[in-house]
Amino acid sequence: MKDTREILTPALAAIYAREGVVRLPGAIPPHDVQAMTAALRRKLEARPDPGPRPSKLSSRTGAFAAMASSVVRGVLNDLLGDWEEPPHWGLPLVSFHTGEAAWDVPCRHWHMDFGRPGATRLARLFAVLEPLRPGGGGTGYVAGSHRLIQAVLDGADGPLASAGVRRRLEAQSPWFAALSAPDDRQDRVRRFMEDGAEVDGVHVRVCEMLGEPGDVIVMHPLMLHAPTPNVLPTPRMMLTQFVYGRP
Ligand SMILES: O=C(O)CCC(=O)C(=O)O
Repeated sequence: MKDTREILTPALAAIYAREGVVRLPGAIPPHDVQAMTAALRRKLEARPDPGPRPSKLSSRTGAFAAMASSVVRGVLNDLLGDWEEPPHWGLPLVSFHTGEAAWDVPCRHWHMDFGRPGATRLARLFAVLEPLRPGGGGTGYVAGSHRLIQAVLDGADGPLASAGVRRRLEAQSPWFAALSAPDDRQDRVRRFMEDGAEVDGVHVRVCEMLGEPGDVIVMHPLMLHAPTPNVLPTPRMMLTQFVYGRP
């Protein structure tokens, strides 16, 4: 049965509406986090050479079903009302040291995930399994970008894919153009994370997902986001999940 407590309080809902990302501290009980972390470590140890960004880690064994804690179910009730139970919970997102000498705001792979075609109501969740510190590979996102992207989609003649939306943002704003420019390497932390920009009345800035084991981060499905380097000796250990609202 679904938990009907209100998790997304008015204060948290306001952060989600404005920034497009909100963190729910301690949303998964510690013993479940420990069990899922141990299961993920076993999966990684079973690989001879996992590489810096191990791919094809699956949720199909059910090892991460405890991601669906009562708080997670509650926030989905608040966001989506009636929603589809995912067949498997918790796709692992792991990165070891990715090789860069210093952390910087990435210029590649900024994108949106619209989920399956035609889906209009969905939620994107990230569960933190191990401490997620600055420079540690937490997913990067452009806070506020979901509002600009909604406006682009509302004004478009027809459906747009992620790259098409990004190109429109880049045409609209030099700040977005510079964010994805491969030869733009100067002072990126200050320009993109500290200063940010004002675009059509929306303050945008790049952030890293950070948090403690057991935190769950809810990201708006229209959020512009990208993988970031991990320059710490500790692996980035997260789980992610799309959840679809019933039409
Ligand atoms: O943090 C990462 O590895 C990238 C996550 C991402 O882009 C995604 O899951 O869509």
